[in-house]
Amino acid sequence: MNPCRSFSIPAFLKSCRPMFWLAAFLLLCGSGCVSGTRPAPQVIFDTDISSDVDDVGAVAVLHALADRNEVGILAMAVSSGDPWSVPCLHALNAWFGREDIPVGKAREPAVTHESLYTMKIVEEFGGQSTVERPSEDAVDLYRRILASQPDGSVTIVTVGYLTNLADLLHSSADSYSNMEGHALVRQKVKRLVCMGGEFPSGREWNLYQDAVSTKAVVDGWPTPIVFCGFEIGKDIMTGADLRKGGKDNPVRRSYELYNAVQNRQSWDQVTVLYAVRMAGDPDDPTFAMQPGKIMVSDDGTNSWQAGEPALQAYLKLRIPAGELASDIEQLMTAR
Ligand SMILES: [Ca+2]
Repeated sequence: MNPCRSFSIPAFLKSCRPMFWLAAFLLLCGSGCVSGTRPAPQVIFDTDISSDVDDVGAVAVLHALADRNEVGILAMAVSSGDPWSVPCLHALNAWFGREDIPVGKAREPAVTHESLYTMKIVEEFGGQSTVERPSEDAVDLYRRILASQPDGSVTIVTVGYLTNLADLLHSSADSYSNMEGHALVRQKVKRLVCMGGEFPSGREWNLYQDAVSTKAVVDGWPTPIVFCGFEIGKDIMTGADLRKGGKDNPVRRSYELYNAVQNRQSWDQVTVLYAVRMAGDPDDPTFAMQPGKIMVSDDGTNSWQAGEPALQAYLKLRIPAGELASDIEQLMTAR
């Protein structure tokens, strides 16, 4: 039915609600974007690098975007309890020429799965210094970095479990900041971009592996959150082009160990790409946003309540998945 056919002011306002909340969401996000003058987002990247290989692809995309001065990488955090996850991330960062990026480790007990590649990448690319490098507590690292940054400036991109972010929210004042975690996040974070959930409803890995932390974050996070759901990345197939590159590439080697360098879904890469290139752009032709609020049950199942409050939104892809796959594959194979 055409809502404009029988026009009345209340009906008109009702029909405009999605547009109103979308506008409110963009205002809250702060567009930070005037065509051609978009400042590079300053990012903390939080990953469960271990059980799937798209995290490695996302690391490659993030470094490629940093090489193009499109993003600043402030820090990384690991939500996986795999003891090889942190050194694997150090090895990857070193290979991309950014060995000084601080990497934080999740507090125990953390969600742990066996990995097909993390230990091998450390053995083949990390060296002893990577293995022996002391690891910083992820919450301490978040607090240290956030306290040092301008207000409302930090983008957090999470492509794993929400363990560290829940611990950050619950953290106490310390030598870095006299603010508790919730207040520190509210003051320093611009937006959280989260690979998690399936929309409008579903049950997705990142959210149900640590559902207690998920609920704490989605119900208590004080800044805008944009969800890049399972349905976005599942049709974006990338990775096979790594075969064309050298064998001394740990990204290629990770895919080799994981799936013999076949294409794989790109849930984490597309989340990074959105956070760096599209987030906050009201004219973004690639994604539409559905404002509302995620609802998460105790078993990690999620659903969506459209409309107010306009602090959260999930993404809808506006273009064919193949177009994004091409962009992501180029970034993943840039070295
Ligand atoms: Ca992941």
